[in-house]
Amino acid sequence: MIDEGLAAGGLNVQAVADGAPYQDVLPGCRSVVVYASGGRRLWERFVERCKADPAWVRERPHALDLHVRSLVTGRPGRWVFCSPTESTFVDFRLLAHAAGVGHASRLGLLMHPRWGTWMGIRAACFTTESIEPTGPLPGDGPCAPCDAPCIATCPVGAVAERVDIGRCARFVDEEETCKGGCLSRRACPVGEAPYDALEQAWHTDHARGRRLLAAHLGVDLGEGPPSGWGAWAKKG
Ligand code: B12
Ligand code: SF4
Ligand code: SF4
Repeated sequence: MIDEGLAAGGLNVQAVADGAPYQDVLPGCRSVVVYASGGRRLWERFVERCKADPAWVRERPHALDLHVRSLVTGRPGRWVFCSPTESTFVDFRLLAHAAGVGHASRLGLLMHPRWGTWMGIRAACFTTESIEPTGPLPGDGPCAPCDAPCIATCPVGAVAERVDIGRCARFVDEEETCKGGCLSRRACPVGEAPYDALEQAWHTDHARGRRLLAAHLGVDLGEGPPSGWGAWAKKG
């Protein structure tokens, strides 16, 4: 079932969910193949691409999402991307959980057995083909026996049995403390390849991440987007 080409590109977590709940996405849907990136590979391939062709960082809004789209181009099925530019909304944590990509965690993120929460869900392929579902995973996952440093680490007590996303979002908005990434996610012992500062910045604040990536690659951004990422995205 594993698409080795996509795995080599960084979509290295692949799993299948029953398609029955997704008739609104694809009438007659029988299976959904979920693609996620665990660890660093997708990001490293993306940075290599930006290095080879700086237009990727200079001119393309949501360039990592475009990169993912380009990886699957030409493959059959109805593709939906986990991206702000996608017009079809899918609750990807629920879908990936059903497919057995990982366990639910106290952080509210899906936790892969190997990559922990350092896993981005990137896309799903909805198909009328019948493929044996691979999930959900058995057992409670790593949170049950853990003494939860994620709870103690959050400076505003937003992590408990579930995350208080409103409290978290207000704090992230108003204070500098978590602008470089979620401290509780960093404190979690599960996962073997946490993002570095650059990848974290990209996933936390696209405009800042883009500036840092350009600086890292020595790319001159010129004047950049006219007024905010949104306006720039519409141009693209
Ligand atoms: C909107 C959004 C946000 C909003 C939060 C809004 C919210 N209410 O949660 C903001 C901008 C704050 C945000 C922040 C982050 N997000 Co976000 N976000 C999304 C997005 C686009 C939609 C989520 C959503 O609204 N779902 C629908 C509503 C109805 O769901 P809900 O009410 O929250 O929850 C329902 C179910 O989902 C379920 N449920 C709730 N929590 C969980 C957890 C699990 C594991 C499961 C199985 C089910 C489940 O219960 C609810 C009732 O049914 C998804 C991508 C996507 N399309 O799914 C990414 C997504 C969930 N985010 C992701 C990430 C990584 C983050 C950040 C870490 C980003 C960062 N800054 O580094 C933070 C972490 C915040 C946190 N601790 O949870 C990843 C999670 C990957 C993973 N391993 O699980 C996703 C899947 C994007 C991706 N490309 O992978 N996010
Ligand atoms: S620190 Fe422990 S309780 Fe918190 S998310 Fe990680 S495994 Fe779960
Ligand atoms: S981003 Fe900061 S405030 Fe939000 S859950 Fe993580 S540590 Fe807590």
